[in-house]
Amino acid sequence: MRNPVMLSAGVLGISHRTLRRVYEAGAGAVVTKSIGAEPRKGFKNPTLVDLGVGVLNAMGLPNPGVKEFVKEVEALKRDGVCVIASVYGFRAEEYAQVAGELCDAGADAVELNYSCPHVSQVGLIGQNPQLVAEVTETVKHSVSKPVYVKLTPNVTDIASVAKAAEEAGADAITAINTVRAMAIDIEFQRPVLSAVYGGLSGPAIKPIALRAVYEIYEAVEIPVIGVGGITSWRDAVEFFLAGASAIQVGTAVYLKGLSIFRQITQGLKRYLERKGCSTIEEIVGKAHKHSSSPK
Ligand code: RRO
Repeated sequence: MRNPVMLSAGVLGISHRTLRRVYEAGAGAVVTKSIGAEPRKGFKNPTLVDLGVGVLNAMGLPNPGVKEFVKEVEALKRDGVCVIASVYGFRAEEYAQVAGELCDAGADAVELNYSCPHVSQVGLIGQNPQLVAEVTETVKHSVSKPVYVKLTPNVTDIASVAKAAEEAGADAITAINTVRAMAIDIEFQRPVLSAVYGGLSGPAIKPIALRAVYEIYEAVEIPVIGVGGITSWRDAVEFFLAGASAIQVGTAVYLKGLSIFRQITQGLKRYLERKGCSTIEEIVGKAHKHSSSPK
């Protein structure tokens, strides 16, 4: 990667044209929308609500299916884009099949989505360390590209789930997916989202994501990719200090536009210069050395 600031899964991630625009805007890599074995329409509207403090979504995994999506990955690779394919499934073999096809199409890595908070079969995998290990191991046996595991914050002990993924062979942990949440319309007196529950992203979840990255960094040796509510270079610095080796930006693209990637990379560069550092690695996990919190 040319820099450690990626586009997160789920935002502008369904066509090679939008993903290429994000890369041209300065992202170090782009993560696709989660792709499954078969096409999927997703949930009925309303599927998205801007709550001011964050954005609530229940898209329901809409995607064209792997057979169609391999063309998008091939086009991205022809244009020299660093692309990470987000993958979901309902069984371990399905994850392995989709991951394999996207790697064959040229994806540089895969990110296994175990963490959609409102498609229960997918979200439940991330809540069960044994299932996380089983799916991760199956995918690792069938692809030779790096395998990232994206975790849900909707668990009691995210570090133990990360540990299970590491032991099963994961190459990196991405934390976190959205936080299970809801909104109610007081005039219609019913939930706003057609799916009732959704996933909260954006500034409201940043402290939760940061805490998750901090805990995971203490539990595993593999790299952690921080994601959740990052909207400025200052937020990004916090994640590196908590232990992230790279970060992802999603909702901030909706809030601030594509210029967010250069704002963050340039802000990071100036911060490193001010602190007398020549590489980002020099600040990864640095907040831990000053921690007096009980382990
Ligand atoms: O498509 C979605 O509704 C969705 C997914 Br797959 C996910 O992983 N996280 C999220 O907030 N929404």
